[in-house]
Amino acid sequence: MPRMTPSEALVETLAANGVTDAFGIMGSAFMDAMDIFAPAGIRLIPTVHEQGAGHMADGYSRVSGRHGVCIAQNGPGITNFVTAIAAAYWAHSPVVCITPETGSMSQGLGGFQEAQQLPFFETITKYQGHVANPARMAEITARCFDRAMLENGPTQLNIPRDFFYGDINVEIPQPIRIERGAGGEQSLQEAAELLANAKNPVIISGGGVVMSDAVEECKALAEFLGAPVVNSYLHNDSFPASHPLWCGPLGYQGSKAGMKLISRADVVLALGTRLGPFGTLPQHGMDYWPKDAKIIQVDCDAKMLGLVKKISVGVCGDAKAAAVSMLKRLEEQNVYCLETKGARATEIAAEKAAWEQELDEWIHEKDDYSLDMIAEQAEEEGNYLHPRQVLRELEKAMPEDAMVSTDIGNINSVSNSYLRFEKPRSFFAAMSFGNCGYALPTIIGAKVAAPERTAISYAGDGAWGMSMMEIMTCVREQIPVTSIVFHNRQWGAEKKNQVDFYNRRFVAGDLENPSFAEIARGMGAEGVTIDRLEDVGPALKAACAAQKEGKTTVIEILCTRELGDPFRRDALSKPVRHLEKYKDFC
Ligand SMILES: Cc1ncc(C[n+]2csc(CCOP(=O)(O)OP(=O)(O)O)c2C)c(N)n1
Ligand SMILES: [Mg+2]
Repeated sequence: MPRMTPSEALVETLAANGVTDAFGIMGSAFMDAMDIFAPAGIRLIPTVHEQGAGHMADGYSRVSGRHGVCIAQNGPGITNFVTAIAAAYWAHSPVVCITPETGSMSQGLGGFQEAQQLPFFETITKYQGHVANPARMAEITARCFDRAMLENGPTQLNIPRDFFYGDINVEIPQPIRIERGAGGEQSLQEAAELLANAKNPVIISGGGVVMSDAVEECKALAEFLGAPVVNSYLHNDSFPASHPLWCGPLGYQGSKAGMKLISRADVVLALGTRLGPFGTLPQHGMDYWPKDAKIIQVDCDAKMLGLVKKISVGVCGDAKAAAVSMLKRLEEQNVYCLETKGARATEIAAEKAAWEQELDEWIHEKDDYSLDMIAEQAEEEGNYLHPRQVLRELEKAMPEDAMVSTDIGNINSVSNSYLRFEKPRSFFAAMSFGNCGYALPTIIGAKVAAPERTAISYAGDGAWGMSMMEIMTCVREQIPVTSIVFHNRQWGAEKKNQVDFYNRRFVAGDLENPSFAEIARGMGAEGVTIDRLEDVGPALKAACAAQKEGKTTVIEILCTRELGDPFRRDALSKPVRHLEKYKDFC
């Protein structure tokens, strides 16, 4: 067995797993390994903050399907990773988070930058590898890489900092990649029979379809059945938007056409989706989930089957292989719904046309608060645009190969109705973890993995404030992106709750901001302020074109304070006050 140092064993194992890029902030803890990253073909991209590095690793893995890697200094560098790793966990991203730890000889003595680093990540990783002896560096590192792929999620590689040094004899393990099958014979057969006897089958195409590169197979199955296809929440890139069977996303600010069509389903095929609880809540005043329909759920994680929604058949398998197997079985039997293909196609086209028309005519929000804000702002100096109109303009000007990341906020949520994609691995929303500050660093990571594609991030002004310093990373490292900032001078999404539940008692909701375009210029990027609707599309197109010249642009769009529907009404209650002094706060 070759003789090497643990640092060499770590770096050689990264290389054996195809690592070419890592994100992080340098530190003495891992300097010995970092010193040989470049000769091993690994670029360490220095970020402004470790949270940014974690999100970049997430975006990198989501667009490429390869591991995202982040690394930082023990203690504070590692605690800064926590939010990003939690986000990657709920995005099912194979991120390997390398966490050098305080030295094994001083752990527990209260020295410098000491922390118990494993408990922080215990519930937000799929596997935690701790290098308990330097001789096991390659083995544990390799396992972290294998498990991240096997379980579709982040893993932690924890290394006491003194264990980078010494001499070991070790063989670098080859990556273990497990092929997934279609699922059990019996469950696949039952699923095919349910579909064959369905009158009105509807397919939900989920994140698993994106991850297993199953769009073509999902399309073939949908076309055979003539079934409408809806995207699961925030997986708008799981079916091509130009396809006649595409009906848009379910869930918050999703497609009314898709929701109406699924409400009439007698059999739903949930392909590659865990049917997350937030993604099927009532929307647009519609409780659309078909409670009496038979549900077939396909997921590669058996623990997700039937977890949230009652199901009739659960298939534990790969979305692609399962789609192929079900289609093959359907081709061999009588399929009831084929007779009504024409009529159902007409129904799909009619629902889609009605929704598009509604979106075209939905220029601004019409609730009392929004109307008051629009009237108030008309009296103010300056011009403010209706968010929905802005989102429609952005949609029209979007380049076809675009990758778009979205943040958490009211306008970002409304954008769900307007973000359509032709190919998978194009949409990177801040999934179920829902943290503000996600979009910019995530799209930077995506751009590193796919430099030939156009990279666009959306964020509200509040979320932008949390993350905008990573524009410095774009400029320093020449990673050109285009960032849209919806500048409505408020933490709008949460203010909406104060409108709905707290009688417009606004606490800590207003933001008096500087010019974000000016800040962008100060960081060395281009900065544009838009306050006319006709300038929105041309500004996006120009900024996207400028990416080819290596330029990063921040487009700040001045928006009214109107607010779309809230995230969720189900999670709040009207206030109750028993104490006399708070009696007016009801
Ligand atoms: C890290 C984090 N902090 C707080 C929240 C709660 N939160 C959700 S949306 C939101 C407001 C977002 O405001 P902004 O980015 O300006 O977008 P807008 O809603 O105004 O469109 C807040 C504070 C969160 N989701 N994540
Ligand atoms: Mg805002």
